[in-house]
Amino acid sequence: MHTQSATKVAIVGAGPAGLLLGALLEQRGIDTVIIERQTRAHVEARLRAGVLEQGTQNLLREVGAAERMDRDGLVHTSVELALDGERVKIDLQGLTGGKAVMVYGQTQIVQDLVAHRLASGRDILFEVSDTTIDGISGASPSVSFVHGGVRKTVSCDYIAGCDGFHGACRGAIPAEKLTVFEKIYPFAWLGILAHCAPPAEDLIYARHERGFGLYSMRSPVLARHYIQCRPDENLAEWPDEKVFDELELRLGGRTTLPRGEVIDKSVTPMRSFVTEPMRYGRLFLAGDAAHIVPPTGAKGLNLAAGDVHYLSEGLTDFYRTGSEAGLDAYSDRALARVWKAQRFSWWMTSMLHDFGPGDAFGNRVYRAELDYVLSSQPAMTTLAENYVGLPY
Ligand code: FAS
Ligand code: PHB
Repeated sequence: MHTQSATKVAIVGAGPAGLLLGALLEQRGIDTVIIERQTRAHVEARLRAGVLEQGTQNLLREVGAAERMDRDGLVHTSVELALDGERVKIDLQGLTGGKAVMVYGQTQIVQDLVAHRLASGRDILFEVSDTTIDGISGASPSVSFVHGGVRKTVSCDYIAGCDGFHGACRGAIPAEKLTVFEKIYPFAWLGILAHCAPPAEDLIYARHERGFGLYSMRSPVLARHYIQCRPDENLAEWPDEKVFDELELRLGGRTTLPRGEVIDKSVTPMRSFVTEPMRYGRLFLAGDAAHIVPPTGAKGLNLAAGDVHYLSEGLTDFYRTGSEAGLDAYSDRALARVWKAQRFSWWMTSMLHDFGPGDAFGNRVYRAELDYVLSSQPAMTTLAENYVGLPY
């Protein structure tokens, strides 16, 4: 059996990019279909980002999916950086004329956006398989997939590839039309999510001779910690207590971390990745489908939000006025902001991580860079204005 249907914008992927784009377009009366490979439970349980720029917060408020975020989110007006145990507070609010970030999990954002879409009477087709993208170089693109055992084809005006780094959309673009930029880092992050209260209010990014450590949180009773590890790290060698002990050492050994039940432990690889352009014909790429940043700068989720801000503006202009100017400008506008976030994420990653014995000179230079930043107000201002998020 094969069914046919039509929509204005077919969105592939129900992560933050796809869900937020769907909410923005539906709010403006633009019909969308969202298809998702995983189950709803899987999508809503994914542990990912934790720090929201002002722009991301405002987009969630704009679509009416920010009630729980504004109730439970933790506003952070400062962040700490530590060099060999010496912690320095970066006054984000003071250095940026009043801006701040919010700590609120991507897990919760996805749950809120799913609930918002379903409550508005719109559907999300979960558990699709065999997604294929057709006709993107012509005027009648379509997405076909199997859902509930039935092959379905959705014809549309435009396709938004919001299907992440391992999705199908980027691969639908002829390889000769794409330029890929990639940098793989020689380390990864071992992360834990634990039921325990944070001992300090600020996030703490620490450079130590033993390696990088990040002290973060999700709520007053849920801590999120990371330590630099090998990309092929064996989690079996990291019992919970050892992770807490190691982070304490990397924070300088003077902060006692409360311990609690660890409910998630995983290794996240580190890469910088950009696809240019972020458009091919009737297909637009947004979020991780187009770019990946090392999470040191807390930019991955926020870049996805910025992309869909630009894309929703271009699509809205097209449907309201017929102008394609915003769509034609999308890739360049998005990439200008993507590359600034790539630079910041690379810079934070380089300053804070140990690149191993193979780069002794680089390690000294990056350590000196961090030492300089922590002693210079102009340098801290640069860090602060990038961390809170550059304007759209
Ligand atoms: P996503 O990958 O979130 O969503 C894509 C969706 O498309 C998924 O639900 C997927 O199932 C679906 N999909 C894929 N192929 C499909 C197909 N063929 N058909 C239909 N659906 C398909 N960022 C930070 O800022 N801080 C962090 O600490 C951080 N930690 C991370 C840890 C991990 C392990 C990973 C992988 C990423 C992390 N990120 C972090 C980055 C992350 O937050 C992304 O930037 C964010 O998820 C981007 O959102 P999307 O672009 O929507 O992509
Ligand atoms: C997180 O809490 O998951 C987090 C916070 C800041 C980062 C990366 C991850 O830079």
